[in-house]
Amino acid sequence: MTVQNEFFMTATPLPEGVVLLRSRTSLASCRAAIESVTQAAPYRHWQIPGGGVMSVESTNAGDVGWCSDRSGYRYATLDPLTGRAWPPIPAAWLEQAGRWASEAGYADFRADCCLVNRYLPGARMGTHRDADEADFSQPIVSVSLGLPATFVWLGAERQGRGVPLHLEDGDVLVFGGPARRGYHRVRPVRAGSGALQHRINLTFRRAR
Ligand code: MD6
Ligand code: FE
Repeated sequence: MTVQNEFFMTATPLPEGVVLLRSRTSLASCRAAIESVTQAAPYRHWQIPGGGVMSVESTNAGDVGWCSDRSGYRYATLDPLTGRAWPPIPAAWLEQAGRWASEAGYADFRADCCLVNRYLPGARMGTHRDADEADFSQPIVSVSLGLPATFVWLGAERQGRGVPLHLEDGDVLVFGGPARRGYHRVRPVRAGSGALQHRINLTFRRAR
């Protein structure tokens, strides 16, 4: 699998364990399911341990949801905002996430958490790695919807320029194997020229 490198416009191989599946879905086809999830569990800006809040707005679907507050990150069975269970992962999403994981070489992936992040123009995701899950042999399936964004793959080291990946509406990124705990970030999302002014990222995980 190769990708266009933004600096040299040459085909650069993706890091081992990262699979990019282009144009598998769209914001338009996910919109109704997103509405049903966010009606039950509204978007909120999580507080982060150092103080302050994340620039993205988040919610979850599934048996557990990824949560953050002043004391740290965790997966929780109840939404701390509503006090209720998270809404279920829409059946079509669960099926698609399993299918995309298989396509990327991970059979039998069944998500128990879908973290939904909404980026308005200017919102970004700082350098992190996803390491709060129980079993790192399970991949993460990440779906980009709406406005494009530049996802930067850093890998084993937090520092460095990294590999920029341009993600558009409907692109699916699967992280597994040697890439599962790699560092990554998302550059600030730029305003679009049309009416659509946000990006949504769905990440399907097996948290427990
Ligand atoms: C995003 N994604 O694309 C943020 N994490 O908005 C992530 O942080 C991410 O895409 C783990 C695996 C895949 C991802
Ligand atoms: Fe991540």
